[in-house]
Amino acid sequence: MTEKINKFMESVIAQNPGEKEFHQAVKEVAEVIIPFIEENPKYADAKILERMVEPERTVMFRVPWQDDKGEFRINKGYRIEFNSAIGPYKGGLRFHPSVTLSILKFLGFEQVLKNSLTTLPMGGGKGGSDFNPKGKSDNEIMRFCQSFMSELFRHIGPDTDVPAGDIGVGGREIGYLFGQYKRLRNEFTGVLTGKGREWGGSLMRPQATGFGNVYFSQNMLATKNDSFKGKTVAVSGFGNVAWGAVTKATELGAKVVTISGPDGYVYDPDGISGEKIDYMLELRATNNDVVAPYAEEFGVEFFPGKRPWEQKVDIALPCATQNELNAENAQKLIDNGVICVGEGANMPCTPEAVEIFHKAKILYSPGKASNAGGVAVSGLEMSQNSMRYGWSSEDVDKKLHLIMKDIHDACVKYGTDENGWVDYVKGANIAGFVKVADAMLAQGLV
Ligand code: NDP
Ligand code: 2IT
Repeated sequence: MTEKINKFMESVIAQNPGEKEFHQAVKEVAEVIIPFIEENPKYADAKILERMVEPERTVMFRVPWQDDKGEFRINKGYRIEFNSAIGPYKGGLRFHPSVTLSILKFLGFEQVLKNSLTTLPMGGGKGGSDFNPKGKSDNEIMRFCQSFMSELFRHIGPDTDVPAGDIGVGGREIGYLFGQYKRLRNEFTGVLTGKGREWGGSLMRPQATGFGNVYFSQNMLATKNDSFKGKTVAVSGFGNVAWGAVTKATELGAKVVTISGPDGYVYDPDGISGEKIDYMLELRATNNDVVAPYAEEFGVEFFPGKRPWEQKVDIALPCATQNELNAENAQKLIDNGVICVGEGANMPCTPEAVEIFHKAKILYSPGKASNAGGVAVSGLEMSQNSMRYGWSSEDVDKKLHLIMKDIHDACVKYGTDENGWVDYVKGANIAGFVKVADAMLAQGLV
């Protein structure tokens, strides 16, 4: 089996040279899916996995814009339309200087399986730019978004491809992108999700990823008759996903003691709650990418250049970015008695870290399962747009709860071993794969 996986990976690497993050994401899936398709040869015969690792379409374009000084700037723009077997391409846009084709291909590939898990009819895609929002004025952000959409608009549409936010793209950016799309097409449609409530957005979309991550962890903990109540939690990041996770974990009676940024992490022994959670939003809105001001504001300790995983906690929720939790961090968490790790970010744990969690048999969920609440509520936003109607927060939250439970159940169904331990990586990958693969088989040579 190892030989088959190695051979498959050699070919993926040869065809996508240098794309490290993409190779990493594919390998994690191949390790689970190749043994599975051995037992289900219809997928192997039709080369479904080989087809799935090749995006249906990749668009790369120039994004010229002018800064406030009148200087001309040029960035790269991308949209990867990865797989449309079960619905229109769907996935976020990331604006961050670290964005490359490899990063977006890893995210797009993950998105295909994630969207399949949500139970909603959405294919997978991802896009973005190497544009750095840090320190940019509001006007610069607007001009950049308008230029980005001036090319992207011809490739997307409410029944074709529906982008949303990701790192560096929140409500403000979706507004500017939507405005430009509307001008160019003379159409008011649900072409983007994460819109403002007054112009077609869904209630609960801002909270959805972080809340969904906590709901998923709640489901994992429930398998051990446990809950968030009274637990100490480490969260990384201080963006949209981290904010949602801190809010919900606190509401459920846990104490969140860390948040982090690229500059380091803060340790708040009293827990991040109330006005401190609101302050997270202020901090993010400054566009300065630093978390240190939280420590000054509330008189707590700041650990420059460090990650929060060295603290003793019961639950860890990595919500910042890929590969932010390595083997050393994982070992430290285990030594300190962590019982549950729920990924809010996409691929935040390195493969070596995951191996350590698996060996220790703790509750560990991959992002494609536990952060699917964000895109799930995006799917609900698409439904509301199609109906020209808006559900209440309670309605959306109830649906989100159900979806996260369904995803958990699917992971348990496909990931439980003979001793009753649940491998959520295996469960999520097989459950996500089967739906897409069957659709591809049904649709012929696609
Ligand atoms: P935000 O832009 O709101 O916040 C991202 C956070 O991560 C910031 O604190 C950011 O600081 C930090 N970060 C990003 N890249 C790096 C890096 N290379 N090194 C250190 N810190 C970094 O993004 P989101 O909260 O939306 O996204 C966070 C994660 O959740 C991402 O992995 C994203 O793909 C994932 N996700 C998001 C969903 C959503 O609905 N928004 C849905 C599902 C998953 P900085 O600005 O400096 O990068
Ligand atoms: O990674 C993700 O799932 C997202 N950034 C959300 C995508 C979406 O379409 O809402």
